[in-house]
Amino acid sequence: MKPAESRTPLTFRDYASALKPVWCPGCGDFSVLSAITKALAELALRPEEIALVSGIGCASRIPAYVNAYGFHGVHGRALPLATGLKVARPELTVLVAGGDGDGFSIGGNHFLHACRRNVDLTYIVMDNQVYGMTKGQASPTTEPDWERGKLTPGGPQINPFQPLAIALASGANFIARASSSDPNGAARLLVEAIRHPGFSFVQVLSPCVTYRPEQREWKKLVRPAPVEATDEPARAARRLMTDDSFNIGVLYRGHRKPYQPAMGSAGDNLTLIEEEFST
Ligand SMILES: Cc1ncc(C[n+]2csc(CCOP(=O)(O)OP(=O)(O)O)c2C)c(N)n1
Ligand code: SF4
Repeated sequence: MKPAESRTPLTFRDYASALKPVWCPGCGDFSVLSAITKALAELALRPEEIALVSGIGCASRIPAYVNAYGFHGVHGRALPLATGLKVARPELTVLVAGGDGDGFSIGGNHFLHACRRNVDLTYIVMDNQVYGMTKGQASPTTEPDWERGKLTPGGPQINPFQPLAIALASGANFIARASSSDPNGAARLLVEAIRHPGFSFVQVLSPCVTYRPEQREWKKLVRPAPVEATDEPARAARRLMTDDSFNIGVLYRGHRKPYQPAMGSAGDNLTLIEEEFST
């Protein structure tokens, strides 16, 4: 394979698949898709060098819209799948994408352990604080007082999951927040996240205009974080104490060595793999 610099450069359009997204008009996920394709173009990765893995949900449709290897898997199981792929094929750039329900509810346990394991993956969560695909149930990041008729009378009444704090406490090596209202800024953050070794977590505030139309206001609330990123977990934790969830930028860049176990003796030789499993 030619080194990246000697190949014909691709533009972000080359990373869009032939499929037209079926998201609702105005959904934040359109901008996240655009940010991902811009980041891939900036990194000059070939489509065959990239794999995008997801679970189930509106956000999880994203692999279908990107011209790269893609796997649209089972609800909440994108991270273990991507972990296996990266360990077996370390030369691939593996991105994982999905929603807050997929990643923090049914997939919450995998999120903790993916941060802890620190395999070189980039996990992009399009957070709209709701289950969009299944018509608007409260998710782990929904505010306690968000009422929605008979579905959530009185609101969930429980404290929301704090994705950045949990990523930090669990050992993620790069933690950032982006906004779908600024796709170019999100693309820059994604470039950094993908380049950073180990497990990178990027929460993207991405409104669900259908079930949470009030989230259209997010674009007025987001602003660059008032402080630079840190490599000290304690300092990052203190910053999160005063975070109102609208600070955009890199919070934490760690120095943990990525986990990349040696492959089993069988490697990719099918006969040897069969022999290993037959004993
Ligand atoms: C095992 C299983 N449980 C439940 C569902 C139903 N389901 C599909 S998507 C989804 C939630 C999606 O919400 P989120 O991940 O926040 O993504 P969004 O649609 O908001 O982008 C649920 C509960 C499922 N497909 N599989
Ligand atoms: S239901 Fe919400 S999250 Fe799903 S496509 Fe529509 S706006 Fe986007």
